[in-house]
Amino acid sequence: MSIKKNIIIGMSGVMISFLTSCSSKNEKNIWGSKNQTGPISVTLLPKSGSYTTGTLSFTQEGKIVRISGLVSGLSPGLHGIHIHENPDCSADDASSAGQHFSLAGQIHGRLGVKTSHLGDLGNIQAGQEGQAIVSITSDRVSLGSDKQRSIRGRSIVIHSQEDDFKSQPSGESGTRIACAVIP
Ligand SMILES: [Cu+2]
Repeated sequence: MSIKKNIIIGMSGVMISFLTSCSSKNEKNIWGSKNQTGPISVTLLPKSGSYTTGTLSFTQEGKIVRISGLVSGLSPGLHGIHIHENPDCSADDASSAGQHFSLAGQIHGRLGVKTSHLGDLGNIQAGQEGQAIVSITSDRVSLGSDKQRSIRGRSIVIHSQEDDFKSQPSGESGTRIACAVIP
């Protein structure tokens, strides 16, 4: 076998292993970057007689889920935002969404604290014009197929009041003014 042929065979071997390692890491990921799921976009429905609307997107980047978007039609100030357990926003007051998404034994609290509900995402802040930019990350939930931590098949709810992170079981954050199912 000539040296030239050896080099060509060697290089094609490198190419094949490069291509297979890429495809196994990406696993049918059509979004381009490695280890990313989404974005999954949802539209918030106004609830409890509010005018609150908005669009949120959920993206998993490695072990982090990023929630971003813009909410409008809010009163100025802080508003509790949570993942609730049921994928159901049909009730006028969004009570159909059920309680906060959590594992057994978790209590209501702050975003990112181990003992808090998985669905406790803190507050969003609206300005004088009633708009809030949402930019939240959590490494405690996923968009994967693991039923324990996945927020797919749940809902996201925004409340009329500030979440105080203390009161049980939902931080005294008032009525549910917007809701979206996470498909
Ligand atoms: Cu809530």
